[in-house]
Amino acid sequence: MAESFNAADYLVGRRLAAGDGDREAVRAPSRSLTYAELDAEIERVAAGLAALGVLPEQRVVLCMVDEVELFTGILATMRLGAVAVPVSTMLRGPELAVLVADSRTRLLLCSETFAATSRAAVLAARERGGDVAEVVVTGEDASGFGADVTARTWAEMLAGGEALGAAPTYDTWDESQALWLYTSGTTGKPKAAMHRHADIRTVCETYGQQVLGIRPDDLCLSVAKLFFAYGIGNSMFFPLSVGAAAVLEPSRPTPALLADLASRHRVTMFFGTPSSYGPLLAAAESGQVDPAAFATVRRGASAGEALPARMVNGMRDVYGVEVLDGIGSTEALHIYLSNRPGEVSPGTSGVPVPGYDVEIRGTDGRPVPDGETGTLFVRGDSICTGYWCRTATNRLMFEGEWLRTGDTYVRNADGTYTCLGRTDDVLKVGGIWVTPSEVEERLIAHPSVAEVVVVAIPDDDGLDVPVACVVPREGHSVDPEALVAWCREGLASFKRPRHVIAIEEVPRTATGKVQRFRLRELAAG
Ligand code: 3SK
Repeated sequence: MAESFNAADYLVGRRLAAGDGDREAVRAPSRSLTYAELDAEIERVAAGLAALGVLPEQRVVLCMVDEVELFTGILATMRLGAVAVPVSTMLRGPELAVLVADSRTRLLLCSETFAATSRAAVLAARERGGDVAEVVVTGEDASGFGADVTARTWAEMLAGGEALGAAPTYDTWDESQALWLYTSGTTGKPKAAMHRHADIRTVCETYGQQVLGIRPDDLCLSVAKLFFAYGIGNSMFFPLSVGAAAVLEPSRPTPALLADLASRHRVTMFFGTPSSYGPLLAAAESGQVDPAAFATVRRGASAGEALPARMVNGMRDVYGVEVLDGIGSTEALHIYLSNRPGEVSPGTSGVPVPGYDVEIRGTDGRPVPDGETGTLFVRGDSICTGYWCRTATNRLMFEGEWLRTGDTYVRNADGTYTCLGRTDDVLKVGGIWVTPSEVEERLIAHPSVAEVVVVAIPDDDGLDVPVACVVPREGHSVDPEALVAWCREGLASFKRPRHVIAIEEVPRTATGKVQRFRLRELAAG
């Protein structure tokens, strides 16, 4: 018999019952909320959603900045037994339309800042027969979503809820769907990793409590936003699971902003990525940031891609912060291999998080001995139940309890694990998946491009940057700036190539397969 369990109740209701009502839960630019205030706000939003007709099991897509409305929107959705689908705010309208249609959501919640993107997405999703019928926008202007869609402001949604009265917490089970997170991952096509209510409890009680050692007096700050698996764990699941608090920041974090937030709020837990630790170290070196800003930070974490040893050591020596590098995935919901406090092994991903097993398998599918490379597999209770409506991909990625990560790893003699890159051609840029084919598709649509291959080359820190190798059309030349601008226009900006080089022809094998390694050599100069 399935166990009754609701993650929103675990994160908030349980804290109230434990007497934490007056403790601070979330601090955003607009306002801060105690646990009691957060609970009341979730209740208002849940009533508003129920008044719009949101039912258990239905998806609610949220394209929103890190602010109180996103925080309460996700928790209220889960409280109602519906499925929260926070999506990347970096997507362009057509990219967002794909997710809106794929998730079959009836309702899109969006921040004022993303109203234009959301309008374009809703109109495009409706054109392709999407189910979206209701939109709620923070701010004042809910116009322009088309005749088939009812759009209202956040305030109007709340007023509708007040008229209807409180909506009861739905009796979800451990097994009920709570959260879908889209990832383009290894196949390029975005797909929703489906997480149960129980997965949220699992990551809190494994990585959050047993590795990070999160405490009620912690104040968390995460570079990754709430729509990322890494971000929602850092800023919502871990702090709320123990009665701690998080600082939310809607804008893009520069080193100066991070330093200001860390010192002004007296942050104690800092969650970064290699693409934020690098600039933080450079900013300290140039005198732009005073490392004393991080004096209250008692622990740092890193994920997304392997943190170079130089940055682990630099954060310790320059900022006085011990950074626990780890690796996780959207499919696993959070980190499953990590360094431990006091036992950091720079340049490695550490050891398995309690509750997870990992295996490195060779091409024959069998585990390889220490010192030999292979593909990393992981199993643990927070692994998603699969991808929504992606049977073929599910059959490839999930082998019984095991998830194929697609990362190449080696287990060292001391039991730590080192990441050696990807098993396939997919790139991770700043910790976010970029599929070469998607960027190639955009570039090939440019009138000056005859052929194009996108590869990754490591920068000075060994972090991947995408490079486009372009064969120009006859009578055209390659204009790198124009091509990068073209990508920015049609794709989320993080997917753009950082360099564009002209080539005469694409190198291929006798059977016509692109020799990416030769292009990588060429691009690396
Ligand atoms: O990329 C990672 O390492 C990661 C970590 C935690 C949660 C999600 C992801 C993708």
